[in-house]
Amino acid sequence: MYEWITCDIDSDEMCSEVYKLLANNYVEDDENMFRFNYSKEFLRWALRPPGYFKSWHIGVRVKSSKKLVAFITGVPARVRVRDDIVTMAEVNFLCVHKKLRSKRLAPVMIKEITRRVHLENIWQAAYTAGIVIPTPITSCQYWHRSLNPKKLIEVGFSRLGPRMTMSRTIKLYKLPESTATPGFRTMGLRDVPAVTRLLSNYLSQFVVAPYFNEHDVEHWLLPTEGVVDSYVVESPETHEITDFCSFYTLPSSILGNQNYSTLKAAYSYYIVSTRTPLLQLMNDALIVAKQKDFDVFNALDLMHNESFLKELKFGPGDGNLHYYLYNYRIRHTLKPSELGLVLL
Ligand code: JJ1
Repeated sequence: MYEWITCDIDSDEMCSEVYKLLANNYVEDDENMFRFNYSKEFLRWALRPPGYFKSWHIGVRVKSSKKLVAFITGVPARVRVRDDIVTMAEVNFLCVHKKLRSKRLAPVMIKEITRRVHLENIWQAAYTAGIVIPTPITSCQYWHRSLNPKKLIEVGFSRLGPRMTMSRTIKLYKLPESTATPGFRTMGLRDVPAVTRLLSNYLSQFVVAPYFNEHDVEHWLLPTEGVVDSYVVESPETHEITDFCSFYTLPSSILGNQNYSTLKAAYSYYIVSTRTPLLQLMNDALIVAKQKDFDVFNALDLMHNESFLKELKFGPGDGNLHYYLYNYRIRHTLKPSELGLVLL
């Protein structure tokens, strides 16, 4: 009836099949108004980090028709938990076709990825979910900063506040035309060593965080058009790299709107401020995201994000993101501010 496949995401045909399965069947909000629409370029980026295993990109086809009906992935990562550096699988993109839900296929997908991870002598995993299952290491809340409030309201992503008109709302969310920080510029290949140092040093304060080397930073943080955007602040005097910010592109399909089909969302990724005030750095991130035509800038309340969310006019969303570790016991639940890991 069904058959396992290993997905060759280098192949355009395979990547398109995966793209379509996810675009039609992956995560929606609680009212089924929006659905994640990961791009093909994004999927290739997310699934081929340094040292990735092709065998961890797993699909299920219907034998007779060859239709792809389920998918799950893992990628290897070094994750530090307190002073313990553990090679883990980051498991993501678990998706079962809508027509095959409640046939208990998800546990089968999870068993198979677990088996293939164990074959590589890796015994821990990290993953996130929008729902609570046993047992989260922490639970984060999504926050949203309107960049194009008129569209967000028209598509039902946000609502006009009490005693607010459309023009007052547009004025409230207006941003400067250009960034404020001298030396704020796009990250380049030459910045990889400095960004790795800056980020390693910053992430060392969190209980759980990735343990990135230069190869990881080049893959995960060097700008990739339409996938990930990263900026550094280079001191105009010393030419040192003092600050860093990044976001990734994850549009959502707007389900059943006459005028719009996609919501362009930027998601806050890794941020480090040592010289530039965090508020100013993030305001510059909002400005460049607006210039790039994003409709909304999303962030979780992890790392030091709480310190800028309210001031920069982010509002709490209706979604949560729960973080989990497999086969790793951390005695106490963490506060979101103790978490330094962003999964895609
Ligand atoms: O995007 C989300 N919610 C939006 C839309 C809500 C539409 C109705 N349910 C939201 N909008 C309010 C924005 C407003 C802007 C002005 C200021 C005040 C706020 O709240 C939510 C996150 O909040 N997204 C989801 O629910 C999608 C699923 C999230 C779980 C992801 C699971 C990941 C899977 C494993 O990797």
